[in-house]
Amino acid sequence: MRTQVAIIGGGPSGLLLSQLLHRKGIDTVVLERKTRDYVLGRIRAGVLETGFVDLMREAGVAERMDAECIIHDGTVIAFGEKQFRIDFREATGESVVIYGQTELTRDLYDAREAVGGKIVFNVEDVVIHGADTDAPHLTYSVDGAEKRIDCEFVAGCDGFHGVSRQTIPLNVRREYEKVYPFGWLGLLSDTPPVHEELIYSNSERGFALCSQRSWTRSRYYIQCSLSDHVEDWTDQMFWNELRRRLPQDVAERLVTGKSIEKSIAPLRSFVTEPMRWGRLFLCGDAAHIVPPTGAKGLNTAASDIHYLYHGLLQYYEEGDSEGIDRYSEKALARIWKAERFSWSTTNLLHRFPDQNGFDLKMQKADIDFLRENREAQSVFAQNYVGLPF
Ligand code: RFL
Ligand code: PHB
Repeated sequence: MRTQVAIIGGGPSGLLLSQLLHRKGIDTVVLERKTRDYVLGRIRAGVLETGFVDLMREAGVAERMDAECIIHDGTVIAFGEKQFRIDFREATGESVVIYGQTELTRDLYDAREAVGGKIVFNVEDVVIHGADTDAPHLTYSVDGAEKRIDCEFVAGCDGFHGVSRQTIPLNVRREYEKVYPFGWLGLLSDTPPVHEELIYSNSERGFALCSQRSWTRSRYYIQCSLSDHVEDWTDQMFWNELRRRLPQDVAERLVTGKSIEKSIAPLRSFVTEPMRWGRLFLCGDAAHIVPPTGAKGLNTAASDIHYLYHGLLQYYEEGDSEGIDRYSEKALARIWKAERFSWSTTNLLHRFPDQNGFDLKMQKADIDFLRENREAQSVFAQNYVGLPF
């Protein structure tokens, strides 16, 4: 098989790139390790920056999102019983969009399939060959049969545990990492959200987040220990713990119900540099991870796809390689700022096992400053709605 851009990974990054390039007549093949249903079963992001929404529109896949999404103009931060709101719209003129990663991935799969886009599921043993030459190729197997794709470029969109990043030699690659001493236990339920906007809560029992997918579907998270097992958390235990971590008036309004999904995610900050090696380009979680506190994971993937898409267009339409040559530099400049915001909101809102009295006073002073200072709120809002691409 031959294609122009071989894409490893059929998550949101890979599918969005494939759909954008298809609209410009550039041929792609997507290789996905799992099945479509498995990918759609992963409950992840829920908050989109307008930059992401614009890319979905450019890809021609925003119809359902535009009809069903919820616009949020601000968010609530709680510290113990004290609550305040940061008004994104007033501070930046922009909002964020609530639309689940599951839904937008489904829209992307539907769009690719509607035009006969090539997606190969259940691939195993993907190996990238000759990424540092002008003629790379991939080998992989499906149902035990060996396959090969020749291509002009490879997009590594295969997430944190993929093979693309590992293909870049160790003497070229530098990795930066911070692992946090806790995880997030998430619960999805068909219950009305406790509040019309998100509530990020720093309580003495640890962090909690009230999020949502629609007017009837809620997503809640609580900070948990890394040694916790999801099977040990009954729904009732989850709801009881969540209530204890919310201001009283919020806890009293909480509507509970049976969970649809529960899972634990560890928290990590991670960046690999460079994001390009020869004709291989890393995008999204394959290159960087943020702790979810700032809702930046999927949104940083979107800026990578923006830079790579425009770089490839410039190459194919104008014969100019400036965009792809500067891909890593442009993508990383924005990513490090999102890393900083995600790291700082994580530090601001969680209780750390080794936190002493002084550390807690610093955290409280930071939150007080944010509550009282409009410029500080504006800085938070600019980061939350997303820095320009
Ligand atoms: P994905 O989604 O991990 O997709 C990668 C795909 O590659 C496949 N794959 C392979 N395929 C072929 N060969 C191989 N060797 C392969 N290895 C892997 C995988 O099966 C998979 O289908 O990466 P992508 O596309 O870069 O998308 C990234 C996002 O999924 C991620 O950043 C976000 O979900 C992060 N995130 C959030 N981001 C936000 O912007 N806003 C949020 O509100 C938000 N909330 C979250 C989150 C992530 C969370 N977890 C569980 C980590 C909340 C949580 C709890
Ligand atoms: C979510 O709804 O899953 C979500 C929202 C905001 C975050 C992280 C996750 O910061």
